[in-house]
Amino acid sequence: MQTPHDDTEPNVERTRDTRSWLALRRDVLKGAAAFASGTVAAIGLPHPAAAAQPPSRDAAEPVMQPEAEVLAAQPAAGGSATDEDKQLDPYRENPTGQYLTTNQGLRVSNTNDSLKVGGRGPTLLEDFHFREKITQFDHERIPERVVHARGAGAHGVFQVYESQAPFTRAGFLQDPSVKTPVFVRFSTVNGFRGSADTARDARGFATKFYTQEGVFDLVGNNIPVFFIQDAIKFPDLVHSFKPEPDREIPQASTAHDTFWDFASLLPESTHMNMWVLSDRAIPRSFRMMEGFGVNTFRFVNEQGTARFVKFHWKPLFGLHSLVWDEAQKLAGKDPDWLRRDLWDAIAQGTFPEWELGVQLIDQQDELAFAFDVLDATKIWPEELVPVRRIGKLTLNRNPDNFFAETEQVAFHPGHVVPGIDFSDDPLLQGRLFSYFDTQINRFNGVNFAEVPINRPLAPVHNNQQDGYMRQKIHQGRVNYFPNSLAAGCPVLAPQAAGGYVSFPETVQGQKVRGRTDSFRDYFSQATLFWNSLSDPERQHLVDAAHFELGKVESKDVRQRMVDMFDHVDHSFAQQVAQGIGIAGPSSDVQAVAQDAVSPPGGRRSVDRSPAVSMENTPKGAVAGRRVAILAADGVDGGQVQGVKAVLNGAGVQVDVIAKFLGTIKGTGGEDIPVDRSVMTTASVMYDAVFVPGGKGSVDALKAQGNALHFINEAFTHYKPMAALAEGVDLLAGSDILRGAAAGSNPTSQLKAVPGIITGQAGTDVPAFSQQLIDAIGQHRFWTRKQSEQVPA
Ligand code: HDE
Repeated sequence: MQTPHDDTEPNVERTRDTRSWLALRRDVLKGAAAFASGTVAAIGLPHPAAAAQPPSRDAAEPVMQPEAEVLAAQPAAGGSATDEDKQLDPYRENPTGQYLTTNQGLRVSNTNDSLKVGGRGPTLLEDFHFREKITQFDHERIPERVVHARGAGAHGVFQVYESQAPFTRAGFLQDPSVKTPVFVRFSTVNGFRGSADTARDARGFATKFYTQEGVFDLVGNNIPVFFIQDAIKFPDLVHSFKPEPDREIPQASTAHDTFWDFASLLPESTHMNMWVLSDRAIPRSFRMMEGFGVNTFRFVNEQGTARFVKFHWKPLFGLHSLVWDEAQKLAGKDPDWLRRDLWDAIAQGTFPEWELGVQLIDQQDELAFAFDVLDATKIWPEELVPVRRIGKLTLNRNPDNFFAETEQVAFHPGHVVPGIDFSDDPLLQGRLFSYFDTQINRFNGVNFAEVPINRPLAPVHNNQQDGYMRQKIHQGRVNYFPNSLAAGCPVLAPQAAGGYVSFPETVQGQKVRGRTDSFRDYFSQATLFWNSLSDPERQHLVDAAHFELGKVESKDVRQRMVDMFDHVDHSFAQQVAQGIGIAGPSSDVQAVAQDAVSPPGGRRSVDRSPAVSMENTPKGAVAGRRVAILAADGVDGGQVQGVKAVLNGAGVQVDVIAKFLGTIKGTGGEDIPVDRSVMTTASVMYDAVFVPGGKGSVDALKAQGNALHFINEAFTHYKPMAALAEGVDLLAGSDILRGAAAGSNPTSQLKAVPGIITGQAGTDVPAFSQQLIDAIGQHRFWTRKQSEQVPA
């Protein structure tokens, strides 16, 4: 036993020591159990039936002497801070080796029993420890975000590849050796904080850069456009997609009358609706989505030259999605799917990465394009305005505490640094008001910037003061500017000293509530998007429309949406109509878009943008993917170990799945550990499946309905599947060959199916495993025709 050390800061060296953590943790658990069971006896409470004897405070619960040696070995939950990530150190709380205390620092001797008159009560109002503990608990929640309530966050670093001085004076974009700490929060938009991750929705992608010049927030989404052009419509939009106000149904879904009623009356939302119906809205992983700043900002360089800029994040783990059936099933089987994926990837060292891209348009080209650069319902097609990749973001550390970091992080597009400025985009202008206001509501006051996760690295000095939970203690008499009594301090910073000076844009015009014709081209880019998709992507989009509109009760709303889609593409509208009980576009499709105009002629434009099709994005990354091995007693252990070793070597996580947890026997009688029982998992939680040989194992699996279901389901979700020796029989015996030409040999039929890899006994396991890795890198095999016929 050692007495706790009294230093207020935890000893970092000791707390990070994880050498024998598992063994020590077992000791701690054993000790805790013994301690808990010893408590009642130690307190010596009389049996209720016996005469009540007030327990003496001296004889109360024994004080556990924290065993510093044991407790110090517990690792910090979020992993080690990186070099760039020291700014949170002063705020980290680690109780290792410390006594339990009240918020006033009073050591607590018993936190299991309230202070009572006798062992059976009543409880005394005097019990300050009980009241403090319960009151704190009662107030644990802050209001969840009105949108983007459900999120997951991570720390990381950003580094620019080369100086961007010709375009912006932003300090963090000048020097490739500078590592800027960042915190990123991903989110869904619609659902409540406890909703499922895989809902069809846009995803938030908000990045806080802690630069030396102050905080820069890039608050973006994974879809490059937005539903509306002007912030004043945001409350209407959000009310329409949230659960309906009388019944609060449905959760985290736009598949209901009010959203599509709104959309059918708002032609400007059509382009974004196409993206939300596409596979982009059901990402496989936060690591596998693009990010977009959406709004148009300005880059301003040292000479004062400004350019319009749009920001992009390009994922280095590829751009991949789920299929809709899979997304729905995951919502039940693992509602934390995306959150878990991000956490696990970082915990296992597969750090998610993106490149920051910028599109730049010179000021003088403001009117050169067929789209209005200020209209957030438009992309700047990459084929017209190339994306320059200027730096890399790496997420390398999980948070220590969800609430303190991911929940309390407060973003605001108005957090900018010199060299980054705003455009007049009316959606952005409204956002610049809304985010500050919303933080005041969430934090019950204005001091949210003092919460550790929101604190800038750059020093903060001003005369703003007081308010709820003020942390700073201002010294002196002076809290105003100008002053002479404090020698004018804090003094103003001229631009040369890093002072922020707004771009001196010339603005002139009449005060109007309205929009120009350049904001009335509602459909040309929705058509561009449709034209740019591959056939499978188009089919998924039509299927999604059938699902979403199929849940709409009002036939008028369904008809109006078909009419709206007719402005995008006639055949698309007809395909949608067919699935939702509508005959086709009506005779007056113009009615849904009375004020629409075509884009102006003679400006720069394209008919197709291959860059928007996920099909055309780089493939091949497999690190962090998950593969299921289906097995039972009698499995070929050599194949299991061989395939596993090669996959693990490529960073792929492999789980052996069997009927029960524990171990199964290999053909040689060896014990093979089972990672997951079939009860706790499902094919939707894996990117690919492998069935090893071994007659005993395959015979057992053939008799297990859930093993066959696993195979059928992975197949129908277009996933890579591999089998060796007798394992091939399991695939052949499932439903995946339904519809294949009768009579021919099942093994050769399987070989003809895209994404299925088979091998006989004696196959070269490393080469076979490499084929599987290549298939995982392709993600899904959309051309697999039989999928529709498989019952899963
Ligand atoms: Fe937001 N948005 N938004 N938004 N938004 C919020 O701020 C708002 C818009 C985005 O992980 C809120 O702190 C208005 C576009 C993200 O904490 C709120 C308008 C884009 C996040 C708000 C928009 C976004 C938010 C709610 C229309 C993509 C989550 C809680 C003018 C570029 C940030 C909060 C996080 C959050 C207002 C439109 C992205 C209410 C008024 C366009 C990623 O202030």
